[in-house]
Amino acid sequence: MEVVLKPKDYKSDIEPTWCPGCGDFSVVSALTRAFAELKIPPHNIVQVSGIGCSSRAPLFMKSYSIHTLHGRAIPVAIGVKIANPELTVIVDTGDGDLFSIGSGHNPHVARRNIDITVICMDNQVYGLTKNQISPTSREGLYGSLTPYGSIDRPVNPIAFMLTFGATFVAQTFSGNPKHMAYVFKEAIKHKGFSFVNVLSPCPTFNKVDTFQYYRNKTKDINKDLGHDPSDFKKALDLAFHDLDHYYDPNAPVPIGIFFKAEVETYQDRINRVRQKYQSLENPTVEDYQKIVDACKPKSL
Ligand SMILES: Cc1ncc(C[n+]2csc(CCOP(=O)(O)OP(=O)(O)O)c2C)c(N)n1
Ligand code: SF4
Ligand SMILES: [Mg+2]
Repeated sequence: MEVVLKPKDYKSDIEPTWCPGCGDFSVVSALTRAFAELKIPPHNIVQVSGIGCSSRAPLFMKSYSIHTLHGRAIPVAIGVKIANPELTVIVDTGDGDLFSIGSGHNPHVARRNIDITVICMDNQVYGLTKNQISPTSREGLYGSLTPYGSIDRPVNPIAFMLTFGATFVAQTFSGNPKHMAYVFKEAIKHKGFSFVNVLSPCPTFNKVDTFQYYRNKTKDINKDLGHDPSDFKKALDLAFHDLDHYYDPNAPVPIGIFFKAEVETYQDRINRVRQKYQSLENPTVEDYQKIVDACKPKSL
């Protein structure tokens, strides 16, 4: 008999310590809904997080999880996936964790197309450490260390991940649970590296990028604008130009799937190399020498 799991079966017994009204509550609800609808047993899920309010998300869900160091969830998640490719590996992270201290990992996990899903709860502020500006904070945002307002230009997470070569890039909003669960499901189903930026307001410290602000400004690029996620050039146009709300506060805020492409994953490539060299039965020293020679850089 098939056991039917419901979203509540993926919730843990630990009471969230988040402030009332925090956007991250609905991220957990949408993610547990996605797990249930995809019928992934909790013991096949590993959630890896860094440090921040957002990085506490795995504690409130029933799956295996690793609460790592600030900015270091991605390398740990890569290790888990390579050790056991059958697992569904999710990184739960924040805009500070992913785009400040942890930003050096992004180009490499994307270009290698490692089959994990990174969910960034982007509240445009450091919440846990009580209100410092983050890489995605808009210009002029006040924080505890920026009493005259931020003078930095913000990072555009979608544009970053597209240019690094991510094969699934999307944005959603924690005030739209149905859209969020749909995007999470598509991201998890995708074979390859998936990035989802979730606009997830921090009502305690960020009084500008609020639920109300996003509710009035989000535009669904797939439904409202008919964007086809296989169109990379248009995805870049949307992220960098048409809907770049990071630079143009009057622009609508895009939600939806920007880009999706089926490309050989890192695991596929590992298997290819394995097949090639494991086909040598009882290899001799000379066989190993051939492999070493094949790995030597070719002279120009
Ligand atoms: C090595 C190191 N440096 C700094 C910190 C302090 N610290 C903890 S969380 C955090 C920022 C988290 O921001 P974000 O990822 O946006 O999470 P949020 O709390 O906003 O969800 C910082 C700077 C730390 N824990 N470890
Ligand atoms: S400080 Fe902000 S991000 Fe952290 S739990 Fe409270 S509302 Fe959420
Ligand atoms: Mg944050």
